[in-house]
Amino acid sequence: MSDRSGYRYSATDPLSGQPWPAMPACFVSLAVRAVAEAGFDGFRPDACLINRYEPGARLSLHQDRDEGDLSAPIVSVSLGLPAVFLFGGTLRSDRPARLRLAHGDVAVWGGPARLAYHGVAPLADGEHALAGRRRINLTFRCAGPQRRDAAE
Ligand SMILES: O=C(O)CCC(=O)C(=O)O
Ligand SMILES: [Mn+2]
Repeated sequence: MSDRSGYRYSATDPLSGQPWPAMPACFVSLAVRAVAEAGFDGFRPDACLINRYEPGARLSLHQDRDEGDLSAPIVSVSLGLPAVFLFGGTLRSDRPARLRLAHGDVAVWGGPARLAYHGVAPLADGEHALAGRRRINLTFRCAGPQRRDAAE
């Protein structure tokens, strides 16, 4: 969730005050299988962050470092319109590779690449047969124990 005090993992949905719904078992199984195929063991995601991109939307280069367990990889599932994924090194100044991620593609990064800078170039307009004019990205993570919000 994000609010004025920033971005963080929370066990509850701030709009409803309720715990987030459980991850569908088929999603967990997809993430676990992708990680095994990429050569990492023992992945048990406890969070799935969902990003929705409309044409023109981008995600600037960043590291995923808010998770409690940085030894666990990140699994990213792309749905809908294709995107150019920027995947750099562990320094912001490292020039990123540009990788096309299309509907159904799964990317996994971990180990020495876990803190690689990455982002998404502005989404080109288009129409996807299932998702319409958008891209949806799911990232599965091991966020670790989540504190209840201080306000609760
Ligand atoms: O949309 C993507 O492919 C990447 C998403 C991402 O890096 C993030 O949510 O931290
Ligand atoms: Mn990220």
